[in-house]
Amino acid sequence: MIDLYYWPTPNGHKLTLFLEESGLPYRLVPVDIGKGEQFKPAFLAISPNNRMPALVDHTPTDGGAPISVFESGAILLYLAQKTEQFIPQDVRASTEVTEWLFWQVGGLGPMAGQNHHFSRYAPEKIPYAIERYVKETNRLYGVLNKRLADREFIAGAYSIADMASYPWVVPHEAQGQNLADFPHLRRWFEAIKSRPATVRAYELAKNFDTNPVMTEERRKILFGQSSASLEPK
Ligand SMILES: N[C@@H](CCC(=O)N[C@@H](CS)C(=O)NCC(=O)O)C(=O)O
Repeated sequence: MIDLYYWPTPNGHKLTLFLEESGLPYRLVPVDIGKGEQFKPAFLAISPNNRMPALVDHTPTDGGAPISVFESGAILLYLAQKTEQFIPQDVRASTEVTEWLFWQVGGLGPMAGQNHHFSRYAPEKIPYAIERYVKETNRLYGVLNKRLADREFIAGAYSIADMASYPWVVPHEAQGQNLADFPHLRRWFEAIKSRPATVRAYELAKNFDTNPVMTEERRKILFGQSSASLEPK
């Protein structure tokens, strides 16, 4: 059994996409990041960066004690290696998957995340910051669009590289992007959207309050963090 510490955000969706595709039995453990549950000592013990997702595998392949993993890219890689699914076994093809996985966790995720922050959540609209991240998201969409011009998925067959990127393209409108400008990306996006496992993964998200009012308290928890936030209350 696998415990997925989860909240229905793009980084959370990456893992429900994998788990729904793979058929591995799993349980969702909600981490309401708007209420500050990411700072609970028990959660920090498995995810010291106070971010979800995190995962605990109670039946690792070596038969030993449970293994915990934090960082969505590391979790995807862990699950792909555990199941030998969604990553090719030969060195050349698997290297392409990891290149694009790291491209997502180091590029598309953080840039689109800042885009969301300055376009949607920042208390003052700062045109320089909004333009910087909308344009950088646009550039990254362009990189992905080019990559997909002559292949169905990012790196061969459907893989953890696609599962990492797809949830960050779902909010394309909020990111100021028009998929009509990226025809190959749009074709890829529609193909993943219609996969039964994707539909199930996004259905699960509906069991959570995905659009809570951004109260002052939530704002402080999410956007007022410093090293002091990690100290026990
Ligand atoms: N690099 C991390 C980023 C995860 C992340 O940013 N998670 C957000 C939700 S999408 C979170 O847990 N936020 C809680 C907080 O900001 O305290 C990963 O890929 O897992």
